Amino acid sequence: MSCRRGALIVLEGVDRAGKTTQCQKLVHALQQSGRAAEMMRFPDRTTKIGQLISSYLEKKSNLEDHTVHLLFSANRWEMVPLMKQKLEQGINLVVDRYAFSGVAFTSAKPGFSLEWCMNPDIGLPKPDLVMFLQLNPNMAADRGEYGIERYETSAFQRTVHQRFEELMQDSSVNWKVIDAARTIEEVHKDIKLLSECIISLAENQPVGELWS
Ligand code: ADP
Ligand code: 2DT
Repeated sequence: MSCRRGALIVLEGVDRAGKTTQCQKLVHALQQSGRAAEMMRFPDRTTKIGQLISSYLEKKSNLEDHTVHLLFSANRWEMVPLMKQKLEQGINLVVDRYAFSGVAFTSAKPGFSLEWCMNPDIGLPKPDLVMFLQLNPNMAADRGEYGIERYETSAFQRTVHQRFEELMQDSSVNWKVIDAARTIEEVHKDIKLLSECIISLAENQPVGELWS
């Protein structure tokens, strides 16, 4: 007995690059074409761990930097059984941020190496495809003001962007850079095409382990 598994597709990028917009459009398009698809996002603020993270991001509480990094990772690990179950059922998962955001944001803080930040996420289900929505800070600024949550400052976001660039040097991950400065429809067209290709490629392969 073998059922074609779903693909694990991740969208990453700086704030306002269009990740959420594109995840929603991709799920809709895949469903319209008769494929099972669901969206997930990290942090998942609905769990107990997610609520601790949410309160930290909203600056309602303070957490020590290593501690919050490990909570973000734990928030992914707690979803792993569900993710694996869905992938095995043939559901394609479209994920808004993943371990790459985890590493890019914490390592943008002083004193955190990429290596230390990657460690707790080693062995997570490996995305079949990670699309990085590339947008320069000026264009991101044109899409609205920064919010009031933690990390939402242009200086911090610039450092985050540099960390993403370093992570994208890792050829063990299937990175694709998408020019996010175009219209929503143009960006969507590329994302849909790349996703359809990877869904066909992934369906007969086991899910990999990230960074291991
Ligand atoms: P992210 O999830 O990366 O922070 P969003 O999808 O929430 O980004 O989009 C941020 C804002 O930019 C929203 O107001 C959205 O409508 C707008 N937006 C998204 N994609 C584009 C695009 N390609 N061109 C112009 N505006 C966009
Ligand atoms: P949004 O919910 O608006 O995407 O913002 N972050 C995210 C981390 O610091 N570590 C992580 O592991 C993840 C997934 C990015 C969430 C904010 O939390 C940051 C922005």
